Amino acid sequence: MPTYITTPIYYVNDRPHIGHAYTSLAADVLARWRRLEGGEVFFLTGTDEHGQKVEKAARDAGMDPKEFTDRVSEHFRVLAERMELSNDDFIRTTEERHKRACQALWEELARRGEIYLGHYEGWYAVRDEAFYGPDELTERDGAKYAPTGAPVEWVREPSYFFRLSKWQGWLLRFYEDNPDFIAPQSRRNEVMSFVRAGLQDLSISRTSFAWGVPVPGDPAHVMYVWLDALTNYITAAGYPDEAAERWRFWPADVHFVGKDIVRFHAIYWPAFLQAAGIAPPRRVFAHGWWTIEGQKMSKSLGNAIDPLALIEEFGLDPLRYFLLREVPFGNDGDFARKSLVNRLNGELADGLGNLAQRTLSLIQRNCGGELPGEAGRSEADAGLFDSIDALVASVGKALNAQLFHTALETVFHSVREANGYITQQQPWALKRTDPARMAAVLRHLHTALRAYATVLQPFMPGTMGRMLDQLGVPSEGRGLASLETSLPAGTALPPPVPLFRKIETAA
Ligand code: ME8
Repeated sequence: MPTYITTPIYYVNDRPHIGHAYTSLAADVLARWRRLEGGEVFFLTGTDEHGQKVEKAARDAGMDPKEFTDRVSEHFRVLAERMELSNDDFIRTTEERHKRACQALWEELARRGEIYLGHYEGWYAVRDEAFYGPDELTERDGAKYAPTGAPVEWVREPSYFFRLSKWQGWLLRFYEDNPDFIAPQSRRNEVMSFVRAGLQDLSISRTSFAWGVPVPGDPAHVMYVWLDALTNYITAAGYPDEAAERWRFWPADVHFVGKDIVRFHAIYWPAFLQAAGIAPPRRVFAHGWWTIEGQKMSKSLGNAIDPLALIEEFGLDPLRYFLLREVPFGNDGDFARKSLVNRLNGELADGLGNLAQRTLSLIQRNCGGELPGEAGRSEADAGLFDSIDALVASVGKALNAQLFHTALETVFHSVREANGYITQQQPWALKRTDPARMAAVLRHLHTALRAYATVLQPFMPGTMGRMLDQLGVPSEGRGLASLETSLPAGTALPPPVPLFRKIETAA
């Protein structure tokens, strides 16, 4: 079955930071895993370029919005490249195909009587591009703020409305019937109680600025930026052309988002789609929030972390590993350099890297660089194989539930097991006393390393590719199914090169 995985499309009001890199990385790992399983995948990321917030950022930069969005969107495209994201497309909401899709969706909603013209009067936060009810606001020094801390302004203008209130009952049934639609569970409860409290019709057009998709037949209005933005997910699948080659990927399997935008994805989006007669997505996973060394990341504190600088300093794969290993996916987490260094040195360099280096150096030195043949398993090998034999199934189970940290814990638990095994079996000492057993132990370790490198490819594609090279695994046979075929005895292995560079720390 084809799989469709998305990231949010990011606002181009500012440069990308570690929070954006995080969501995209999670999506990339799942996309890569599904491909390793042999599945067909469509993985989408991109940029959200309309709305008042972007228009204001362009004005502040003294630039025309088109020129400004071209420039900032490019930073996100470069980030995707440097993160080695395997996205199949990069959508920009200023593209013609997207305007066409938005207008087609609008027309379909209008045709079905889901849109009416009225007046909007209420509180709007430009920073969140969201409307808030008076009961949600707090007041400080005479100014009013949304629960997110964003300042709100009173807006009164003619507006088109979407009949969201009408979909309340349907949404609640939809959540009940699809208990996996919103994850994690805590977010699901939050969304459900919000919907139960009652939904009002949603203002879906603005007249006070022009940077957006014009409403069909009434170009004094531009579409509300969230209607525009959410539509990107079907634009890229070819909408409104349901005969398009990519339409078979819809509905999306997982929309990865941060917890800040779960409402838009879990309430508005399925309601828009259902109202237009389009199948809603299968799942929305809302992950938690990163703080930096204990502080909120913010423009004013100037502490936003540039992922490119971290890649430069630590290397891409240690960063990819750290982000998904450090914090249970769904929870909030704190980014501390010290923890990154500890995990890189301890788990990657000393744990996995050292195991590979010791095993492969012994094969080089004691077996003439040739892979020993498969050997029978003795009782002493049982502990090692317990975790190896179950590895693909247990990592797959965790990843299909987006539990990235659990998947990594499973693999690194087994790596610790294998390090214990090598210490206990002492293959270096067996050379003189029992060379056949030495060969068997090294072969078993090779089997373990090959399994680790194979299942870790989605997390650390470059480094695990090099590890599989060193293990003599042909580049065309690295999918999960390849683990069922054993490598021939005598396969020539190149001299090993350390996989990870340790970071020196002041004692
Ligand atoms: O909301 N920790 O775009 P955006 C974790 N354009 N994740 C973070 C983060 C942090 N501190 N900061 C940002 C938008 N993110 C809309 C989306 S989708 C149809 C439209 C991540 O540029 C997280 O995924 O504000 C969050 O949801 C997203 O960036 C917000 O990106």
